[in-house]
Amino acid sequence: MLSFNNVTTLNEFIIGRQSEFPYAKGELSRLLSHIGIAAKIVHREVNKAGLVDILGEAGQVNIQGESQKKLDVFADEHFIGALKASGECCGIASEENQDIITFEEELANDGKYIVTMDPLDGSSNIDVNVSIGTIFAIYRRLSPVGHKAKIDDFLQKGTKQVAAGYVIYGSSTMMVYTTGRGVNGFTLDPSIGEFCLSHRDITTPHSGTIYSVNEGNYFKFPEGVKKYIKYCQENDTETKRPYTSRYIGSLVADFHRNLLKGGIFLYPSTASYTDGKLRLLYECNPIAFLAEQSGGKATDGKGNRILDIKPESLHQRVPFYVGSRQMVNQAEEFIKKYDSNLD
Ligand code: P6P
Repeated sequence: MLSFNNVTTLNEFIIGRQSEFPYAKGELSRLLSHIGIAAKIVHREVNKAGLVDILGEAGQVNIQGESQKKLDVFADEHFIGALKASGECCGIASEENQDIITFEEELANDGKYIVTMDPLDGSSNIDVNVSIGTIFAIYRRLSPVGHKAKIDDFLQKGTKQVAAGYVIYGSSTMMVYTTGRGVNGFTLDPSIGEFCLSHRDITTPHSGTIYSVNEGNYFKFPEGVKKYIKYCQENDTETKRPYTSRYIGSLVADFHRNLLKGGIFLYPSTASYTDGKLRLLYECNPIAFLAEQSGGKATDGKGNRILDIKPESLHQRVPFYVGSRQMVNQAEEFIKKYDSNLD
């Protein structure tokens, strides 16, 4: 492993691991490095958001019908710019854009990869200084190199992800990613402007005592989910219940905590979101890839592995149960027992 002064930077790590990809010629490494550059730019704006006119509404509404924050638009523009500049990405599906983003430039259309991303997830937390995040996934294109990306490039199962990760803009800024050989975390050292390896080979606990769900939706949940939540709240010293309820309302922050400490995150179907709220392409698939690579599990609550779901549309939503394997299995048992009609 390359390092300097016992510090391994993101780029050193990427290059060091490149040898694990026999056919790689550095394209994926270059793409990941450019994502790191965009993350540093967004970090800079997020960290001074209270001081400059970057908070508040952008006066636009995105495809989700959600009002766009100025930082949403800023992050979207900078990640698109960085991915295009890498010359390795021929197209992007972004939470902030209705259709896929393709490029006129020949260099970009020679790119072998496409990226799905939520450039700034957790927007409702931006103006109140709560952790937010960027989520990304990288796939090999299916369409011929040298042409514009096509919609089918983006409607691949999560099992086809070449890499996936997130950036969490919190008490520190971290980038956590996988290329299918484990999960590693890098903490940004602003004094040198580098992401430095801080969490090597992250393994999530097999079980835990944290459950993360928006209990404000309780009465809209399927019966099995209600029963599981009550199970989490019952007293049982042997299984350390009641568990601890932790919910920030920012997927990256909630997942990151549970990844390190053990726990389960649930966004079930509700009366308002009959297919769940979270999007398959750029929220659930990348997080599911990370969960499985660290020893956890991710399903739709009905026994379907998130990564096996064939996407039908860019912004498709899916119920999401992710985290410690034993806890996801237990939640599914409750759903199976009380919600047989969900099949
Ligand atoms: P709710 C943020 O808007 C987000 O997409 C995820 O980051 C988060 O987990 C979820 O929505 C929160 O949704 O309905 O609980 O506010």
